[in-house]
Amino acid sequence: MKTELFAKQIRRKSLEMVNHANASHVAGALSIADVLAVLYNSIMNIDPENPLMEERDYLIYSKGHTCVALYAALALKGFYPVSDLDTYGKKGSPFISHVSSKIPGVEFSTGSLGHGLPLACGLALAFKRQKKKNNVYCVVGDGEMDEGSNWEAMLFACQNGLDNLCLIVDVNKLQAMGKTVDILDLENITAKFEAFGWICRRIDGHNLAEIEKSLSLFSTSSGKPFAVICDTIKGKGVSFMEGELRYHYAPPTDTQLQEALNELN
Ligand SMILES: Cc1ncc(C[n+]2csc(CCOP(=O)(O)OP(=O)(O)O)c2C)c(N)n1
Repeated sequence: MKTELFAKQIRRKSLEMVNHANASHVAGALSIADVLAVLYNSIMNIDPENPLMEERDYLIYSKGHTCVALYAALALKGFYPVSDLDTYGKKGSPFISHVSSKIPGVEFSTGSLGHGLPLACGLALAFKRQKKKNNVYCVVGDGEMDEGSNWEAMLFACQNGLDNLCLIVDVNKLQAMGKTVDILDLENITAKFEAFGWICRRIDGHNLAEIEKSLSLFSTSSGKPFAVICDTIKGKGVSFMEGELRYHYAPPTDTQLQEALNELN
């Protein structure tokens, strides 16, 4: 599937799941859909037929509240049937409303913010020590960067020369209760990463070519961890959701779902 269509399908499935389950967090799923599409289509070494392949790349998806985007990406990639997504949020389903490692292709359960990057650092260090070639990718939200554990992990990654670690920050500028700039301003985030000893690129997180280009610059011989700061729009792709804080929590109604799917058609 072409990456553009893949990203669109991630958005469509995410909206459907959240509507059917009357769940939350769709807007942050829409902001990261393009990054996930590029990661799974052209960057990561993975095999849907063999999710535990030893030499695979790992994705630690730390913004676990936006699980629908990850569940959709894995289904569309062939880790399990797309129809499994219909059970999302239903009693007895493994597709619970924060990322669950019971799902094929998921490496780590997430949802308690600030845990993904420290875990990714541990994995990257272990792979280095074992002289293994696996790369570790980690996705965090900009609101999630309020967690002090991330900054400790950033120091740790630099000290240990974790050049097999690539962090992607989804800077959609909104978190649960307001604007990131008003709650804990992250700017200048690129300068902060560089001051912590990282190689850092800042890109348009909805430009598929730019995402692919920046992720392919991630080199495992640089001696430094790599960060891609993605400027994104919360709710991207659905005009009435774009930049609207209420869709951090509010699911689309049935009418809004139809409107959104039409727009994404
Ligand atoms: C440790 C922890 N504290 C609080 C929450 C509740 N929570 C869920 S999402 C969220 C906001 C996250 O903002 P951001 O990282 O910007 O996510 P996005 O905008 O991409 O959805 C909060 C505070 C949580 N899941 N974990």
